[in-house]
Amino acid sequence: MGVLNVTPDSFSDGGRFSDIAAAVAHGLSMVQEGAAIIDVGGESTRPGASPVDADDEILRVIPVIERLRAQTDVVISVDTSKPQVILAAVAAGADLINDVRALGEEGALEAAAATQCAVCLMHMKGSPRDMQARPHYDDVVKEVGTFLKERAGVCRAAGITADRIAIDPGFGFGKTQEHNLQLLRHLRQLAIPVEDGAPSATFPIMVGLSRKSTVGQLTGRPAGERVYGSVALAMLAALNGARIVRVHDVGATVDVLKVLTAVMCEREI
Ligand code: 7PM
Repeated sequence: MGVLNVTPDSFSDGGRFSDIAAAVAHGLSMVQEGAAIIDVGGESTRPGASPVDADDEILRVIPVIERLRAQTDVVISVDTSKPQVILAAVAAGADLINDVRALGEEGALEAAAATQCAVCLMHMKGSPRDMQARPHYDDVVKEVGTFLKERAGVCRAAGITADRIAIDPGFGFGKTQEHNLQLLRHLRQLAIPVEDGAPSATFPIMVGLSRKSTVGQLTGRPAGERVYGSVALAMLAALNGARIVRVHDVGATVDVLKVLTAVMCEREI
C-alpha cells in the first residue's frame, strides 16, 4: 500500500488543480512501482494535530480519488474516520476504508456497512492530540489484540463480512518505542481467528511503520533519511505475518518483499 497524502502544505490548503494533478501523478507512479493499493489521506493524524472539517477533507480527497479511479484499476483506499467522507469516497470509486479510529466515530460504522467496501481497523490509544502523552499498557500485545477483536466483531455484527476486514496495531499511535517493538516482535499473536470462518482463517494484518519516529529512534535519522530503516521494518513485519504494508517508498519495499517471498516461499510468510 502506497501512501498518498493530500494534506495541506504551507502553500495551499488543498483543492487546487496543480495539487490534485501532482497527487494523481504520484499515485500513478506508485502503481508503476508495484503498489497494489493506494491510500489517499486528507486528514493529518500527526501527534498533536487538530481535527479537519469534513467538507475540507472531501475537497482534498475526492478529486484525487475520482481521477485515480478513471486511470487505474488499483485498489483505492481512503484514510478517513468520517461518515461523510466514507460515503463520498466510495461514490468516487474507493474500495477500502482505512480508519485509524477503527470506525469508532459517530456514524462511521453505519456508513462503511452501507457500502460494499473493505475496512482496515487500526488501534490507537487516545486521540492524535494526546496519544503520545505517557501511554501505558499492562500487556500491549494483549490489549491491542482484544481491541481489534472487539472492533472486528462489531463490524461483523453491523453486516461487514469477514472477508472485508483487515486489522492494524497502529504503530506509533499511543505507543512508546518499547510498545512498538513488542508489537512487531509478537505480531503473529494478532492473527485473530475469524469466528465461524475456515479453521485457520484469520483477519489480514496491515502495518504502517514507514518513516515513523520509531525508525528515527532506531537509526538516529531524520524523516527524510529513513528509507532503509523503513524497508527493513516492512520486511520484518511481513516475515512476522503482515499481509499489507503501508509505505511511502514503494519501489524499494516491493524489491525487498520480492526477495523475501522468493527465499521464504517454502513456508508461509
Ligand atoms: C504524521 C504522523 C503524519 C503520522 C502521518 C502519520 C497509519 C495509518 C497513518 C498506520 C494505518 C503516517 C501516519 N499511519 N493507517 N495512517 N496504519 N492503517 O506515518 O500505521 O503515515 S498516518
